Amino acid sequence: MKLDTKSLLYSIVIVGIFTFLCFRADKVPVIGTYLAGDLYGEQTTLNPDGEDKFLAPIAQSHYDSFMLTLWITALLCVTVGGPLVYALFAFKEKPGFDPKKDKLPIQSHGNTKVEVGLIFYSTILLVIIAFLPFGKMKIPAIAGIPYFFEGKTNIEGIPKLDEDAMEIDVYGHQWWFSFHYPEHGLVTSNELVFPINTPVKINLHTEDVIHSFWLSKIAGKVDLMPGQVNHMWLYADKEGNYSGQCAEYCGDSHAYMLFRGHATTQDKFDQWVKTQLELASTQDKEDGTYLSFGDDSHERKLTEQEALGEKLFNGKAIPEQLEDKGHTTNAIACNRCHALGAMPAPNYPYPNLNHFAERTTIAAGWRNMEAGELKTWIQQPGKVKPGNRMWRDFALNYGVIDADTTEDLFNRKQTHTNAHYSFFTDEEAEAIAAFLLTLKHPGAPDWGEPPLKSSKQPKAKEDETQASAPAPSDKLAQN
Ligand code: HEC
Ligand SMILES: [Cu+2]
Repeated sequence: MKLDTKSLLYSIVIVGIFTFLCFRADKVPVIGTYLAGDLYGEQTTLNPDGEDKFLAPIAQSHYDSFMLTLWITALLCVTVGGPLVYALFAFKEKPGFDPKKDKLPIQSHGNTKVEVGLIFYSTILLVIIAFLPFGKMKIPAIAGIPYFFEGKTNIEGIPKLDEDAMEIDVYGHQWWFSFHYPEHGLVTSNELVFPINTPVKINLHTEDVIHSFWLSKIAGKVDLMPGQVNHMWLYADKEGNYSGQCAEYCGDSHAYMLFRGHATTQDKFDQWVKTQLELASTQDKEDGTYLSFGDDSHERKLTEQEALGEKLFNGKAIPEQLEDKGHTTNAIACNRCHALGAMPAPNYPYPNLNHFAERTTIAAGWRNMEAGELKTWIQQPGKVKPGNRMWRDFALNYGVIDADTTEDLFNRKQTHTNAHYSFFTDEEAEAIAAFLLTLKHPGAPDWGEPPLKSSKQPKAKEDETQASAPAPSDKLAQN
């Protein structure tokens, strides 16, 4: 058989482009613009983060396995796809071919030698994927799996995560996360603070449906299953502010069920724990309302606006909008669900708002911590997160939506009976937001700017540290 050079050239070009795209689609104009944000942005497995010593070992071992598999599948693509594309060009019907007169090529089916050869070939590739130490961590996939789930490894130079680990219980709720630190007697929500250079064992619980915990640059994802506790491990060796996400569809607001991970130094972590345990409380005195944390040493008088917010928050006042409609009790008093001054149970069904203003985001990592965002959340949480439990409870209490028909919630035209109905006047919502923003212990560590730069966050500032983060290939090249 004579090799058809033109067909060979075509197949090299087509398979070449395809293979190149698998590795470097981000470098291609237009495609890259769409992909780069997702491939190398804040929520990615392709850019495990950390200092050079260990990086984020779990995320890095996953990245290594991924790259090994990608190389091998690229090889498969070339060796199988190449001949296929060649055959398409070389053996297509020639111009002037007449099926009545001209002879058809021999019609055949099956080729035992090729088939056995392919089975043998794929088996070798699978063995390579399972056993080859590859990439930076050099953990073969077969050892990487127990490492991911149990934190154990015999490989020298790789940190054993199951020794001296700190434990954190994660509770998934529709549609937010709560974090419990059993050693410290501390419960917080939506922003996970953990020390660097310390293995962290994550115990995963859910209070309702299946969720999935995914702090993509640090570790892979594991599901939160009803009726069982799953485990995974985090290890970071670099301070950072990371983006996490529920990665298992869990209902209306699943896409907005995010969280933040703050990897921080042991000192800052200890400082955070110490201040978190000093709970916020308010006290009415003759000359006004005071906010304190723990004992009276951090006491501060609230401004008039903040004091109004405190009243509304703690159910000491009825919102005007409701008063106008003849309501005499305040069934949406925030402290019904978000108590200040007490540490809730680990699986408490509402986010703990103690020290709320120390966080960088609101609505489970979905919006930035800003007065304007807070105001919108307080007035119309259903607009920010469709179907969320806070909004549904508000609405149920006042009969403004049917709790079972959430379908049109997000887009209905504004009337007084739908999801865009606001329970608070602008002034009241601003006052509550102002009060919430005082919930910041003066001694608490600062997490800096949140790494929000998704197109969905038009108000967020560009984060330069993200832009200059090395791409995975550069990182590999450094080693
Ligand atoms: C029926 C219980 C309930 C009441 C009453 C309630 N909330 Fe909530 N709140 C929730 C739930 C549930 C969430 C979690 C929503 C989500 O993210 O899906 C939440 C979330 C929040 C958050 C975001 C927390 C975070 O970490 O992202 C803020 C802020 C908040 N509520 C403020 C208020 C204020 C202010 C009031 C009073 C006007 C209030 N809540 C009344 C149940 C309640
Ligand atoms: Cu989810």
